[in-house]
Amino acid sequence: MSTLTRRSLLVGGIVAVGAALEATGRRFGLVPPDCSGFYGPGATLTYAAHRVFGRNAQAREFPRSLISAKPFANEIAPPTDAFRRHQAANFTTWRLQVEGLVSQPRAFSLAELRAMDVRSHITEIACEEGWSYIAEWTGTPLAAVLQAVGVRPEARYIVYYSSDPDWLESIDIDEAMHAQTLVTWGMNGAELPVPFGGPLRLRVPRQLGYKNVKFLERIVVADTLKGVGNGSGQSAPNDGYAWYAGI
Ligand SMILES: Nc1nc2c(c(=O)[nH]1)N[C@H]1C(S)=C(S)[C@@H](COP(=O)(O)O)O[C@H]1N2
Ligand SMILES: [Mo]
Repeated sequence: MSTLTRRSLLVGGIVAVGAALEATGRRFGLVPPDCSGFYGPGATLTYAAHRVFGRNAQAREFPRSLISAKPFANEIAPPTDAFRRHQAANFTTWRLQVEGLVSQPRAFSLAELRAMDVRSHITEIACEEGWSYIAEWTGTPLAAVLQAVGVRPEARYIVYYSSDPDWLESIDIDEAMHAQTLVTWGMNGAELPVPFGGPLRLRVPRQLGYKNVKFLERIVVADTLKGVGNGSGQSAPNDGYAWYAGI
């Protein structure tokens, strides 16, 4: 057998094994939506390992004494006119719209959310660019919100939008249903301040900072990310951010 044929057989074999692995992975929900491209194999390995071995892993929680005295708010886009109007009304007009693959789409006011399950955790938020801080976050578990609208069985992702028109993100249903994933309206015992994403922020403590979208306004339950944020399910892929940001 010539070297050339052997090599092409070998390459063919690797491609075939890769394709079989990918098919199996897809079947068991182990392939992230950004599995192709240069970083694809790495992203897939991380995602699959976290989903197989760490589905219920908890983000580390800290004692109260370690809450950062001076948390640093990342720079954000200037608020829109619509945002300013909500702010002038003390956010009584703010609604979280939940729709998509649900039995009953619904808009929640802050008062309605606060009247549901309440949970707090003291966790770290870490920006991919290197800084982080620890705070106490209080909110309504996203699982409770999703339960209230009835998630359909074919759902695989939730896509969530900021009122800041440039920000959207998505996570899988596992991450959405995780007990520490909170529709957050409180921080360090007070209302969530606007620079930190008030009145509402999705706090996903098992994921890097950029998954923690501020000024949360809309959640769409979906079975695919095709067509969402140019197919990446994110607004920030151009900055080189991976879809799965598990830490
Ligand atoms: N709406 C909105 N959400 C956002 C951002 C943003 O610019 N706009 N920045 C993200 C990034 S990159 C990080 S690291 C965290 C920063 O959170 P912090 O401001 O509380 O430090 O918020 C994330 N959520
Ligand atoms: Mo970030």
